Amino acid sequence: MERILVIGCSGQIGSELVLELRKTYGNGNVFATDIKNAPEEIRETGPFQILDVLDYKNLLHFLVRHKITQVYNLAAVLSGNAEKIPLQAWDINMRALMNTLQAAQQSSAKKLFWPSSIAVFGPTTPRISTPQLTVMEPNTVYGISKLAGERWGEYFYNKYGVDFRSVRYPGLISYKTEPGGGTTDYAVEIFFEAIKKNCYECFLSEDTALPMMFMDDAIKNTIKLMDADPEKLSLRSSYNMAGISFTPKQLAAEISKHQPDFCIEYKPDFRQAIADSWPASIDDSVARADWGLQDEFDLEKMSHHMLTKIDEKINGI
Ligand code: AKB
Repeated sequence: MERILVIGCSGQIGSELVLELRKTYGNGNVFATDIKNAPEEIRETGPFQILDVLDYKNLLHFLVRHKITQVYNLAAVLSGNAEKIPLQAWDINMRALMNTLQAAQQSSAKKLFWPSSIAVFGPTTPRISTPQLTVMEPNTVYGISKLAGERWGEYFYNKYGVDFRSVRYPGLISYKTEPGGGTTDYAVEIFFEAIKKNCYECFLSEDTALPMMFMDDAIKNTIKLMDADPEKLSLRSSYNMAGISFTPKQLAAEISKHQPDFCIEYKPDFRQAIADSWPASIDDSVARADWGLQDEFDLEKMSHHMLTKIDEKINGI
């Protein structure tokens, strides 16, 4: 029987992942933790506890006491925020990972999911259809920490048998919990502002293409990777995950199909340089071949879904 710990359950991914895992593994077997309080739905459907992943002794104690077999460690400072507090962000991102890797090695929680990101690529990487194996010279604190993390994950797999699994998430688009401090956040904010004000001021320029994925697809694929036969996994660093690539201008045009008067203004800030260093599109054929990565939401379907759900949430319709 699997007993699963999700670290960072109150964030954009965690708040949806916990509920999905509970459907499959049973409410009582999915332990949600964070350094801050969790959304009501998480607290009410199963175990929730405040836990600081930077506190190694407590983490190890938790894994042993609850006989945890799998860990999803989602704690991270995202790209935009990390540029404001570089050393602190490096410390948090790396210590959070190293603690879970070591705790996995020293307990029965041998299976570990840790999210990497398209941020592992940099300005010298081929920008279109970025291959799985290519030049990787990230120039952001977040990207450097993600690339180092992938290397450490693979190292712990080879050296200590920790069953490390990871994907390089593109920007994730969701309506339940908003992201915080990322470069791809515009693609979530735009929907909330469209519903609230029918207008949006975008912090990236109109032609900045980036890979994105709707949260339902991201969650489904994350769990699929964790359930995959280990024999089928040719990579123990992190798998490319492409999703859909579009620019702010293309996204605004899609929103305008539903809200013809929708207006958008472009005022690029410091996050423009981060976006310019990332791929515009990704090749995820290795993940498709190894463990069956599949996605369902294209730009049209995702936009329709986001507008409908956010309208319901804000206006109660
Ligand atoms: C960010 O923008 O920092 C994240 C990411 C792509 O990893 N959404």
